[in-house]
Amino acid sequence: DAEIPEDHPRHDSLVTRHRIEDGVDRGITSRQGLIAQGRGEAFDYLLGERTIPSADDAERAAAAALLLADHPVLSVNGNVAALVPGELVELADAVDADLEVNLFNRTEERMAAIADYLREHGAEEVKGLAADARIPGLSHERGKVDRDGIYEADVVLVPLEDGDRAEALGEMDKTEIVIDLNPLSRSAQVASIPIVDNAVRAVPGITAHAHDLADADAATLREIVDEFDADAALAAAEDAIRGGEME
Ligand code: PTJ
Repeated sequence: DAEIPEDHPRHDSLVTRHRIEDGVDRGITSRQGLIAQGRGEAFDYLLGERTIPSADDAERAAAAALLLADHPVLSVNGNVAALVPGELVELADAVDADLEVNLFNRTEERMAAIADYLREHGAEEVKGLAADARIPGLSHERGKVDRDGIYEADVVLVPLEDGDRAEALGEMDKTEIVIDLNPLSRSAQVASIPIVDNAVRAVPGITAHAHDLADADAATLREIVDEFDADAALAAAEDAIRGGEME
């Protein structure tokens, strides 16, 4: 990160890129993850590389849902592990959630590398390696989860998910929080709480709201979740991308 001057106009974007490249070198991020990153960058550019107000509302609703949950799980893939490992551990601590490695392109090597990397960043327990349950409706490898993790979770945060899996998880009656810069992607469309923001800003954003809401009672948290309107949030994000006036 140190090689990129702070005053470079694309500083944040270049740092993010470097982390993904480094993730590939470490065996954490898949090569497809590079393509996903490029797609995300294009949407982020169109959003002005900022957290739009509707995304901030979504981050607050996500924090409230995670705090209300009996068993919240943060799903970790090769992209977010490379981008925000320490921030994921902080969020898990703030809302008392489990961290579970769950990969689209699952290999045992990458599972282990990501679990190690999260532990290096302070995680005590990392789930996903037991893989003793399956998400119904998905092929063998992609459906592997831990029974006492994602399988039994009531609220799951899935950053940068692919549409099929987001849909299959949604069908398991979980509250699904999705972080995806593309408001038209199937994962954003099927989420209970879609967050159209860069994972680099969204994960610490949810944590900040969780700290702010730490003393709120259940009724207040429930109201924040109930008042959140997923369709309106997606429409506002699409409008911001198209250069509209809503944001
Ligand atoms: O590590 P694995 O094996 O689980 O694989 C993870 C990827 C991301 C490669 C896999 O899930 C995949 O192929 O995803 P897609 O279908 O390319 O979708 C990625 C979505 O995430 C796209 O809609 C991108 O716009 C979006 N995206 C990419 N980078 C970010 C992002 N959204 C938020 N923050 C980002 N940094």
